[in-house]
Amino acid sequence: MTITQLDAGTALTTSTLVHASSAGGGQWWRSAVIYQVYPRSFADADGDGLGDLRGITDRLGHLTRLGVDALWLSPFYTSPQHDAGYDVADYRAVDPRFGTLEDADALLEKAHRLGLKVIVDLIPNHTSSDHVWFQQALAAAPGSAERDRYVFKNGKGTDGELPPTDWRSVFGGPAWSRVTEADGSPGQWYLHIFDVTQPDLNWENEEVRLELESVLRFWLDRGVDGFRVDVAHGLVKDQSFPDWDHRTDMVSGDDAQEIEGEAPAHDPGPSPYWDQPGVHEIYRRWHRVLAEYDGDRCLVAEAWADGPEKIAAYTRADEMQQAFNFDFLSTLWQASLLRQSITGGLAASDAVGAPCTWVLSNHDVVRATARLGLTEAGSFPSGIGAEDEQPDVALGLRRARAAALLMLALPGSAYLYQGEELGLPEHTALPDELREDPAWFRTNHAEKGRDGCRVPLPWEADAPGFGFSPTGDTWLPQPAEWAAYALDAQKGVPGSTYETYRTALRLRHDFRLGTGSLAWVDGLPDCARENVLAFTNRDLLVVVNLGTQPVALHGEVVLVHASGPLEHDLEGRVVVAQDTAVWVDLTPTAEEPSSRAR
Ligand code: ISL
Repeated sequence: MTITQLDAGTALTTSTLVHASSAGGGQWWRSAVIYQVYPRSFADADGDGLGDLRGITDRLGHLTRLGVDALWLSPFYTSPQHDAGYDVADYRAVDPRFGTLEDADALLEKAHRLGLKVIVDLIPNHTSSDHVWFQQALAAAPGSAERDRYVFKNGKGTDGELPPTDWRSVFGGPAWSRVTEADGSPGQWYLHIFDVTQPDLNWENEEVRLELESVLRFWLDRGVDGFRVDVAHGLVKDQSFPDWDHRTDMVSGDDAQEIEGEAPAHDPGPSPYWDQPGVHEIYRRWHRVLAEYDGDRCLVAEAWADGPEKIAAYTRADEMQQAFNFDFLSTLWQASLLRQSITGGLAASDAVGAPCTWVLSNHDVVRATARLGLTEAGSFPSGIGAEDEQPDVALGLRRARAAALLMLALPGSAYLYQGEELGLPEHTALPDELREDPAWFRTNHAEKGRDGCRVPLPWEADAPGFGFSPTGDTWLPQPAEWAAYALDAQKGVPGSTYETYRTALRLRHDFRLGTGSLAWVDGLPDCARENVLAFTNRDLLVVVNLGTQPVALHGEVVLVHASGPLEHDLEGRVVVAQDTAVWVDLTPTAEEPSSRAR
């Protein structure tokens, strides 16, 4: 077998600096690791099988022990749960399924006491159709102030029987539904870019703007440290309402797979409702709202905009603080593509003075452990079912751990999705009758949807429901083999995924990687250039081997972390196997000053 040789000393003499170390204004969100809690699946205190706020509060110690800086809570507001709470009926109330406002206050209080910041989800693009505003709009006449809070329009055709445009819902099917007027006649149409139960708000209406600003203040007054802004790129619509029959893929922003009976893919031109320039004015106003509060509050954009520059535009100095780098999340598992994405992401965020915000998994995408175990590693299916290609679980986990050590060594902020620290696989064999994702229904079952990444967490290998709830009930079933992934099966076990994340977070903190620098190591031998990522961040050298050939590290190598088992060659050198990442300490010792580049 050929082994690529990498001299950890000399290789560093030539490097390309792509991001200089900077603490910016020193705000916590510039370098924080933020853990996404998906309330219905984190921990259930009351035993009904659905997670709740008390369950989260009880388990906050998990987050401090893991070593994250903050948590982001997916929605827990009053909602009919047609889209797992992303259909909000009351922005200022807690859904009884999740608890009470007092429970939310207690969670915030305990998190702050433990030194954790708390970000909550804000869903400004649409409300639930149960929201009082929408109910009022349905009862009111066309042209009324009540209707003007949403996007109501007359239909086309002789009797208004055709939708105002050909727009298509992200979840499949048309984006317009027709209402019945108070006198029983067929009436106007309202826009819902997502489910029929998620009417889009009209952001041309100042009352809408003021109301959502008031919602921001409501939660800021309760002490939250920031907001994750749902569909941040979608609020403003082109007011000429041109046709655009393109369906956007929910998880990549690209062309959706074709669904039977829906329009074929073609180049649709610019979208009339994604990433309109007008959205930025909204975030400039929100920036000023946050600035009224002391401390460093933060807005993070969920904006599936086209490329790193467009994403970074949401983080200009007077707008939001962070925007998820979805370009990185959607990059295939190939060294050259990842290098390009990382360089591009850092350059774009540096240009606006913002941190790059890295993420590999969330509640909308197939888990990284599964994506990276597919034949096309890192590709994006819209859910995986039993009859689809099954990921190679061991390979996917191995790569996901390497990807985590890659991500957590990058300068900027990083988000972890609950269960990622356990190496949880996607549930790829959920019975169809248990699926809840509206995408499953609206695509006539063409897309499995997102339930497979939303299964309740396993805490204890031997407890009913793996300790998720005291009764053992879980709203989605957990595969039996998840016992091996339970927290208590991994705690204190050297080399477990949990301990690997924990060590990575500790070292990330000790080496101050979040506010560090990034220089690509140029001195790689030709044979490694295609398949090896190597960079330094402050005093850390990171080597990720994505190729089939092992890489042997020469020179003085002070290895501080690895994503998987390592081998040694005959000369005792560390050998980095395929799909493995290592962290090497380059700190010069006092006795032996080093000239290594940093
Ligand atoms: O618009 C997209 C691509 O350009 C989508 O990826 C879209 O941004 C994404 O589906 C939005 O997701 C968020 O809003 C949805 C909700 O179902 C998701 O869970 C949430 O993360 C509707 O509120």
